[in-house]
Amino acid sequence: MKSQKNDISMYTLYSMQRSGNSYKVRLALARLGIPYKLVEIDILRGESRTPEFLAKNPSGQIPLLEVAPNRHIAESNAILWYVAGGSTLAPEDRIARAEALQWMFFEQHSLEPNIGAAYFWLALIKGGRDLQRHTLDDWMENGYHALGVMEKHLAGNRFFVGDHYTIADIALYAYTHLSGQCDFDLARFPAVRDWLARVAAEPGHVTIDWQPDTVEAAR
Ligand SMILES: N[C@@H](CCC(=O)N[C@@H](CS)C(=O)NCC(=O)O)C(=O)O
Repeated sequence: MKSQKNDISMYTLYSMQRSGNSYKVRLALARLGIPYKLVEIDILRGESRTPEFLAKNPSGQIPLLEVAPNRHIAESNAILWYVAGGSTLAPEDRIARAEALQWMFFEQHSLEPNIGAAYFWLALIKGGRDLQRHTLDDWMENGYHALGVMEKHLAGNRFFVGDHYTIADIALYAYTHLSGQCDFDLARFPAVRDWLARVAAEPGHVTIDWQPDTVEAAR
């Protein structure tokens, strides 16, 4: 059995600056005031597929957080639960916790595979629009459907769970706030736009371009 001891002095986050999934973790750590070392991984140059990286995360993806010597947590939303545990960002009430999970699964099933994919191919990959012409329509249709579900909830609620900012908002904010960079038009979603502004006004908010002082290049 692996040691449960957590004797690292600081977390190490493997992240890519323009990755929405990585941004979720940077957003939560900044809000919580938790210091960490950032290792920039350029997935476009295969840096998440090296033998060294795959030894840390066999799925070859970022974000990845080292939480104890040689213990790494993958999956952005699992990392959010880990770092936010015990804070007001992570609901403890049984129903609220299940509601947060509900929205975070929704984010992974309905939002990220559509808006996240469109953002990746349209905003990050040169010539991506032509390469993905056949799937773009599906991403747009399904992405708009997801935004419609969010709009309905936000028409009567300030945040996704209870009446305050939680990791469910962080998870959903990341790709929703990038949607304008990949053809989505939020004109039809006033409640979503208001919520984006509310999240951006939260204390400790950082933008996707922000990074801590402790940045290292991938080894
Ligand atoms: N479900 C994962 C998705 C992670 C993911 O798709 N990461 C992308 C960057 S945003 C990646 O590392 N892609 C590189 C690859 O798959 O080779 C999460 O939420 O963390």
